[in-house]
Amino acid sequence: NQKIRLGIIYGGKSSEHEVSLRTAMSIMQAVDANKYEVTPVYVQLDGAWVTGETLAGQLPDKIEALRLSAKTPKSGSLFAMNEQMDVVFPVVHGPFGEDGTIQGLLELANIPYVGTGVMASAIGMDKWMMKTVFAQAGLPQVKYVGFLRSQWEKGQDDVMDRIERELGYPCFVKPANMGSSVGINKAKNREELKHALEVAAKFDRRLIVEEFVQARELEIGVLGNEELLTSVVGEVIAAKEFYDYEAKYKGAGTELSIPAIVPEHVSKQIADIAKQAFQALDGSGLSRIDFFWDEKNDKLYINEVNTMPGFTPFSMYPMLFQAAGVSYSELIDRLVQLAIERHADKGRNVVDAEELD
Ligand code: G1L
Repeated sequence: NQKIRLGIIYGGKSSEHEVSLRTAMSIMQAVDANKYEVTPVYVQLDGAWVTGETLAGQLPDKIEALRLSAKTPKSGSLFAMNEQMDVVFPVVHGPFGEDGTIQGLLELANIPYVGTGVMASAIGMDKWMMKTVFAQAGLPQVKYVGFLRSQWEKGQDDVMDRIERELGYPCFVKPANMGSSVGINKAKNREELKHALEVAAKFDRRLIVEEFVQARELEIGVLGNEELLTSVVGEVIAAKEFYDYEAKYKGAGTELSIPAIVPEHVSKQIADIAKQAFQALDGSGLSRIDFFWDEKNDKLYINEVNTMPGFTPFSMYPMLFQAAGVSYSELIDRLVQLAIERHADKGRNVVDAEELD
């Protein structure tokens, strides 16, 4: 009865460094010490990984030497991680984490990891690409326009004309590639639109603008790889003008209502669309799927898939599953199992056709 060696990667070169530390702490405190042996891996704010040895001394100057020198992974190095860990929990968010780069690293190291893979993580980080995938899957979403910073810089009036023609006011301007709500602004007229576009263009080379709908914000959790479990539906009630960075991460002025008080046909439809969205992205492990519900017209829109939702015991995703009967530590157990299952399933793939001969 061997313990599962669980690595937790936390910190990260991101504005959510502190959130990550708190989340990693919660996970470490929740896991059963009889079942798991935990190895912490800390990514400092400057991007440095504090576990692992660095190469030192004379660098090889012949091709053959290069081959020999790289034969044995040094214990403690990144690629020897698979000798020390059975599964990794990557609790690193934002650019350099949630965008699929950490997942790619873990793929290369051949270690099972919790959560979505490279592609789903990358799509989940890019609001524009995510909308493209939703559209292709035929999921209902608000109207939007996507364009590049270079287009904005070359023809400001063209971009604003198009937004006014296709969306009108008020609208939301967002950098496409941000986990949080930084750089997001609401515009009620052309002057505000110009300003909002200038701000958003500081954060990303890909930009999107969405039509504004008066709606309630509903969220649901999805758990699984191919067979999916959904949580209850929850509601985010924001006191501020919109769900901004302060409100989202400092908890200022927001309240969670779990379960959300909505008609059954709404929660049913949310669960159904959430699963379709998860599958359209080729999700694995978990995601929190966020919706807008225009109560007056009874219209539901998918807003986004969050492949790395807040994950302390008091965050929306774990609380949604708590309400569905899955405790925080049970959630961690299941996610670890799902990671191992997905890794095994990928391991079935033939990588070289010659293996078939
Ligand atoms: F590994 C999981 F399960 F996929 C995972 C990883 C990270 C779930 C949730 C998170 N969340 C975060 O990393 C964060 C929201 C704390 C950002 Cl730092």
